[in-house]
Amino acid sequence: MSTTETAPTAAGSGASATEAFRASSGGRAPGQVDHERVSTVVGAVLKGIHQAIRDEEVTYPEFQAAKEYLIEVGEGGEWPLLLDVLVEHVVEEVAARTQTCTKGSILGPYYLPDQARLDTPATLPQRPDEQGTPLVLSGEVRSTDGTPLARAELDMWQADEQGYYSGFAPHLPDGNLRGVVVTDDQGRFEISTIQPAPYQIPTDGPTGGLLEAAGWHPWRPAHLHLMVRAPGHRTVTTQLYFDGGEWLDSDVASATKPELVLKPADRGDGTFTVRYDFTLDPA
Ligand code: MBD
Ligand code: FE
Repeated sequence: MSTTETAPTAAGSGASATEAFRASSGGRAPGQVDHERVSTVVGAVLKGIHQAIRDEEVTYPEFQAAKEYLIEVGEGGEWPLLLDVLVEHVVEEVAARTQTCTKGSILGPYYLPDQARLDTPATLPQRPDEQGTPLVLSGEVRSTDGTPLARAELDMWQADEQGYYSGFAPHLPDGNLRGVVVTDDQGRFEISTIQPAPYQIPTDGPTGGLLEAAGWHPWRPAHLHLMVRAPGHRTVTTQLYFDGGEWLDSDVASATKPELVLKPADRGDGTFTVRYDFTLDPA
């Protein structure tokens, strides 16, 4: 990675992720507290922590360091990043138990709602000099019974060729490589974009600091994020990866699945094309 002064800092992207989360419906507190549920889940979490302390004979200095660390995560605005990287994949695994649609994957911290709505065939908004291998993703959105879903929405977001997300890196224009692509009357879509680079968790913040302290690498394989929606159907949140890509077998966020790996082919002019169909469960 280059070390120009425009390189986004963890503080910048982490704080923006906290703002974005608070602005989303995901941040809304439930209206009524289910005391029994809170007791059960929080009790189970604490039981796990208590047992880890016993098993590993955690010391007072380690306990105090943990408190200091957690304070830093909050002050740096990195709770969404830390939790999405280390925990979300198991929440997704549980959600997937009731899904028969296209395989899902984690949402992550960099989704932004209300992006440009684009009829298919669409090109994701990008800078005039956007770097990266051109990629055309096409396919169909269908219900699990095979019915094509007209005017389904593919809400897509991705990093650029340097691994940065618009909205979370000050040098990128708002809405860059983000868009909501609408399928045609036969449920088909075609989206032109560029192949993203692998994503590195910012190494200058507390999440990156923890990974470094543990000796774990900070990388996610290159990926496209998608949320696919259609009336009367359950929305699927997923990610698509690239065959042969670095970090595919050691994603720091544990969010890859073999069914989600694309194998784009050069159509002859340096543009890579690939087909991927999505199926949605009826609501
Ligand atoms: C990402 O780009 C991402 O997709 C996830 C899940 C976590 C951190 C950065
Ligand atoms: Fe991502």
